[in-house]
Amino acid sequence: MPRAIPTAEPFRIKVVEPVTMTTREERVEKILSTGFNLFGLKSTDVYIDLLTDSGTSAMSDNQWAGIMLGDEAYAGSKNYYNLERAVQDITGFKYLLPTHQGRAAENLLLYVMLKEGQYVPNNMHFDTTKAHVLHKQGIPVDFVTPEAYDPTSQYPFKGDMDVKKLDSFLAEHADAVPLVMLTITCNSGGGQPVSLGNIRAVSSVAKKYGKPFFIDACRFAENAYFIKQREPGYHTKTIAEIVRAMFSYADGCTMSSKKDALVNIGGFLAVNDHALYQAASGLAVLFEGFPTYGGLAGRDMEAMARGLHEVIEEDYLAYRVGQVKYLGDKLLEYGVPIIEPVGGHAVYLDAKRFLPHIPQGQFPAQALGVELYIEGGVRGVEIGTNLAGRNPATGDHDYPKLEMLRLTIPRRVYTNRHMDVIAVACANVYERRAAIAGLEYTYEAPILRHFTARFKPASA
Ligand code: P70
Repeated sequence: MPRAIPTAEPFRIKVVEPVTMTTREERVEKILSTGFNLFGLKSTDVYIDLLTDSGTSAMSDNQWAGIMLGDEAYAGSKNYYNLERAVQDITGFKYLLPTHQGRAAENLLLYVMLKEGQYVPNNMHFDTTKAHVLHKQGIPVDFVTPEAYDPTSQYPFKGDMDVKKLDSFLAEHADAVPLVMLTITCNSGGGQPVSLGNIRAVSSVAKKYGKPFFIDACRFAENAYFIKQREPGYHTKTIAEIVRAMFSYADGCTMSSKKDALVNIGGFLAVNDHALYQAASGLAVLFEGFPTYGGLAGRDMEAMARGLHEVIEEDYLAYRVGQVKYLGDKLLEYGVPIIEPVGGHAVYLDAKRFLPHIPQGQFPAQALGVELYIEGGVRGVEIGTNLAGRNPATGDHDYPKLEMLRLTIPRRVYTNRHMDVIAVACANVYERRAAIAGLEYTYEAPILRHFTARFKPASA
């Protein structure tokens, strides 16, 4: 029997960026100097940087060639029209407003649509969306399916919205809901996909109450790949067809192009309604720039237009989602507890099961992040109690149901050898887990405390 030929990366490496190797002693010293905060490290002190998949992708030769074709006209740059065509082709939405990144698109949309005291339902709000809802004195509400909170449930679409909950919420509060949102994939829940059936159902509930429906589309292509793999009826469809189907149920989307548009900066708002487009472009002039550049250079828009086409190539997506799964499978082999099944852009270590002896108030996921850095020079990001902040009513930590260390994989940047290093480093930390202690604050900022917090080992 001939052996099955494995599939390797669908690209060759043309440019390399050397990274710094550090010793364990150096890493101990460096993390101590940050007060055990991974955000305080210099990138040059990190061997494998898994802080985020946002803006960290490697661009292709075609994208770099597009950079040279930047038309830096203030108004009407040709790159804007190329981007407009790409967004229209891929999403089907009519009107495009480029923005400097994803949160800026959220700002424009919510500025126009959301009034004080109104609710925004979402499967799970990502932090920036939540922050923009709160900034407009709105109230974010999360209706993700309950399986999302069970780290070992194998439910294939843990990003789905609980449509029954949405329906009964709208039945009661329809007057106080200006729009419904859905985050695809669901980042705060582990990078989990949303099924097309669920998108359709959310859209029809929104329609029933006359509410516009918007998609937070940061990882739309990874989501489409999961639909193709897991949802009956879609296996023979192309990714482009699935993507068009996903967006066809929505009135528009916000996008951080730093994820699934494979660029280092940029975002956009795309909508069907002309009046909404007009209102948002008025604000875009105030916050972003003229509506045909939105805070971006022409070259950035050209790279984005090209990235949007590359990201829906199936070979790319098979490699991308496959690499994340490769890491997840290795970790499972080593017995390391992770959120299952593995999501599209990251593997999330389950700190509650990893370090059950550390109470949630002593930041187990943060402690895990520190140990992983010391062990292998690998920088993850805490998605747990430190990030969640305090409950304004009680003053206590706003304990999240899931306490996680996210190992976020940049696109087209690391090889599977890097994944092997990460997995072994995690396994080593897991072996010595009983000796790991919790942390307590020595400094805590009043807002967005995770960026600047400083810690020391917990006393008890
Ligand atoms: C991430 C970054 C950004 C994001 C997102 C979703 C679903 C909107 C945005 C905002 C943020 C981050 C987190 C920790 C460390 C570094 C960076 N997500 N919606 O890594 O987009 O950043 O372009 O304004 O995930 O998950 P933008």
